[in-house]
Amino acid sequence: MHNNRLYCLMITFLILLLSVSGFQCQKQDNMAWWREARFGLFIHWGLYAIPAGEWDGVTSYAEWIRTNAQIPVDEYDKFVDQFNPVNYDAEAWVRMAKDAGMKYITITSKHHDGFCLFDSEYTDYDVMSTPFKRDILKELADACHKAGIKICWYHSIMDWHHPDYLPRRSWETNRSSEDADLERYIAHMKNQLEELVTNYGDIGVLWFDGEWEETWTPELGWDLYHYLKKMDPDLIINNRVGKGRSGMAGLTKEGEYAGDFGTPEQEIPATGLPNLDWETCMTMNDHWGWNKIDKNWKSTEDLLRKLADIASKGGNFLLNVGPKPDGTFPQESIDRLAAIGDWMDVNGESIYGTKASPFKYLEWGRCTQKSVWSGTRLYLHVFNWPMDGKLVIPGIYNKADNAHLLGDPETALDVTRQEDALIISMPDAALDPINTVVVLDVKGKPDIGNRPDIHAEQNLFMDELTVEIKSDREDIQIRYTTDGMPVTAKSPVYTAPITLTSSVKVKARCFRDEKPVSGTAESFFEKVAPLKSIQARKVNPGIRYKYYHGNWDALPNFNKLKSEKSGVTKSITVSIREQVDYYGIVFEGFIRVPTTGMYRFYTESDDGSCLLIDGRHIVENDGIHGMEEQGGLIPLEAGFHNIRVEFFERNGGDDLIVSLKGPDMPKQTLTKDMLFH
Ligand code: FHN
Repeated sequence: MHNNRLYCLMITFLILLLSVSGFQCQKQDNMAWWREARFGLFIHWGLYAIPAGEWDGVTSYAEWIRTNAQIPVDEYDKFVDQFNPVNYDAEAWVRMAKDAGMKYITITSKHHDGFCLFDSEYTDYDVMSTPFKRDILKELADACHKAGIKICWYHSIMDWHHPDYLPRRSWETNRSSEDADLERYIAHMKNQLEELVTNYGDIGVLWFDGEWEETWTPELGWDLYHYLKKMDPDLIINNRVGKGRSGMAGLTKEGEYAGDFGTPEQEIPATGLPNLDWETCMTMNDHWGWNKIDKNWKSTEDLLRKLADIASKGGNFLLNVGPKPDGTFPQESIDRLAAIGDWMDVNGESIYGTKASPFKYLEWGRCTQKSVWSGTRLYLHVFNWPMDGKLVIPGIYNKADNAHLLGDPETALDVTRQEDALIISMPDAALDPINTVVVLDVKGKPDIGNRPDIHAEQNLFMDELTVEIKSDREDIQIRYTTDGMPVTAKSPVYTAPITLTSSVKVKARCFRDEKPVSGTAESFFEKVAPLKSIQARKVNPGIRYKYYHGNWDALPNFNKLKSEKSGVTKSITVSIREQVDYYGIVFEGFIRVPTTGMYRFYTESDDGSCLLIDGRHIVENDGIHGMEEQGGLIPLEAGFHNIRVEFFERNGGDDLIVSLKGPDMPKQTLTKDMLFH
């Protein structure tokens, strides 16, 4: 009897283990094609292609033309009768993408203007109401499936056309919002998303956008994410489905936010982001939608090196084309796609399915890597060909197996070691002046002389601070000093976290067989005294504000401006504004902190903001940007302290969230019981 029960328990445990691991595999599996692909085509197309960026003599517009040129909806809708892309050829589009080495296409099913490029049962504001009367997305999806590349949809949450979407544009005073029902709009959007996910075959990604307005919330984002995942568990969804995007930098903020990958826009993260899924989207010129006068095209060299840079940091590259109203790609886009394809034909292996570089920096180019049966294959993207014919790979401790040019695998290159560097003897001339890829196979996992990481929760502390020192390298000892002296083979070996009780510069270095095998890392940790609290005599709930009108591209000196109005508000909120664009607010008063300790303040704002405590600048978050968050640390004595928050909004989305994290206080928005005047 006893054995039977044990047997049953073991079987149950095994079934449970397999089901959990199966779920984890499924989550990992559905991203597998996307991580392999690394390179896709973005397409912004719609009614806005017809004006081609021009309105009332201004020629700088594109897909935002209806809002930026303040075109009344009835006027804009006249484009519906003009949309007739007679030269649209989905197969030709797909062929150009595939020939460029792209593995997926993400096209605007609906941009902010609300016009749908597909035949939707839920609206007449779609391509079937135009003279064209063909389902553009159906033709493109069929061509993608036939060509073996993934079709993906860009879908805007923000909708400037649907009567139930809120908020209205600030200038659209003639479009009543009285009967608008946002819940009804969300139901409509979900119905259209079901059409897009179920009527067009296998869909790779749903790429949301337009999530920044205050009516869209993290909760709505999670609800939409789960709604879609239930419809298709393999669907990949970006982090703009919710509110997790940290502005144009695009990566997901600290905390739990919906979305499977980060979305930097028009920028590439400064450093590698290994083990993080993210995709940089970028235009070839300065506009997403077609603009007939924009000739500021990025060179093929620039685009190819961006592709290598992004892959070397572990990301995907979504490169945009804005087709013309007749359905053709701009010739400049065609030419660049073809040239990129020529390079990818020879070097695609150094992009597809690769992982981030193990090096922090290489002065001559970039590196991507793949695991191979013998160890690691390093793809060395050489932008600057060594004049002396010697390519120096610094700080690598692996044994080299072999090396060759990816474009000339038959010719072995000589590899020698010079201290901590490998030296590859190169041919006189580069195979490709933009980026010649050298393959270097090494034994084992990358063993690179990266400095150890010295880590603590923060660099300021009041009583004591725990410092950890880490390295992911095998078979090394970390040695360190806390007196600012150089780290030598006689310095203490790091075996456990260090507790600091005074200001200290920590230095650390990796050693192997008593020899240094990395540079020296150093970090300074400062012990600070808390700012004394203010003896506020008589305080009242709420914080004072002053409200201003103006058109700025950075925080102005509000002290020199005349305010439009002033008063007291319970919390720090933009809702006291009288218009959604071209305004500024200064909040000033006291904040009461419950205990003495280290406090981290944050502002998340669109556009710029800053925060001062007792006259000290703690948070700098200035400039024109989407919702971006910045933080700053300060030691405070329990009690009242002066707080001042400055904020400005130029145009587009606007919001300001001020939050705080402190001793035994999780990160939270400032509450009204903290604010006084
Ligand atoms: O407002 C859109 C813009 O039109 C374009 O679609 C880009 C591309 O991702 N996204 C938004 C701006 O962040």
